[in-house]
Amino acid sequence: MTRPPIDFARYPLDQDTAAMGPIIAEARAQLDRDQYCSLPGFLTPEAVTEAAAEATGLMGQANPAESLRNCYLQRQGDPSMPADHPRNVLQPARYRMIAADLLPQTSHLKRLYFWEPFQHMVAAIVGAPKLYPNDDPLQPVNVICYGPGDQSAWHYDSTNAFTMTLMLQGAEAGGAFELAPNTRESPDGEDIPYMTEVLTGASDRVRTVSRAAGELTIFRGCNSLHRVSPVAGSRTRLMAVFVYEERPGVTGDPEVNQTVYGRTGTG
Ligand SMILES: O=C(O)CCC(=O)C(=O)O
Ligand SMILES: [Fe+2]
Repeated sequence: MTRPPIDFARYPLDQDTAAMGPIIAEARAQLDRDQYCSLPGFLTPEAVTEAAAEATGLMGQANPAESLRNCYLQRQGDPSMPADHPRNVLQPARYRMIAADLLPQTSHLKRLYFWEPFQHMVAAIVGAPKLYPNDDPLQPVNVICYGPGDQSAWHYDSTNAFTMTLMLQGAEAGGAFELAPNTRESPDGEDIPYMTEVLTGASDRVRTVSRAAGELTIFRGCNSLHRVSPVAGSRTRLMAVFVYEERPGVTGDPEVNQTVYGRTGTG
């Protein structure tokens, strides 16, 4: 497979590993400190434009999702909890998902995802011994499309220790990626007052993370509430999402796939 269109002048993943050492160390330190790290201008501008055009062409086949949900991605609250408990704060989410099987194997995004030097870089940043592609037909590489008025609700990502996104096209206005670092230490160690502040818009600890086109972002979405604010203007915000695993052979839950992609991917 040909090399993915990374800006190698800035990110010398094509050289011996020492060349990337300082960049990896800085990203790792930022991830530890802020719960996210950014690698701006990761893909070449031409590749970003091409990937955005490819996603735009696939948008008609993307699965629309629209629901009220709490930060655990549940559509129903818990009547046994107080009304203002995070479980009972339901917020609107609306966007469309382009599943991995719609993207050709030759797409820039898949070439990046399957390129081993890139996998090694991500593993070094997140502190994993080794990372493996996800084997689900739908989940490994997606593009989330946010049209006018679309947004995501404040949420935690599911079980994976980190989440990785690459901005293909920003919105004209809105569509900010907002993250509240460390709203929980673990699913059993939640800071409910902090979470409540975030969910009611009263927290001054929320960070707006810069997201220029071509920027790669790795974040601890499992322990830090985050959301995408409502998009304004006619340009669709296009965000690529990559899922790596810490062991080989991981596939998705068909029920989750049905919810996210409108199909199970199994037949
Ligand atoms: O679109 C974004 O910037 C964030 C997407 C997100 O929350 C996720 O992939 O978990
Ligand atoms: Fe997320």
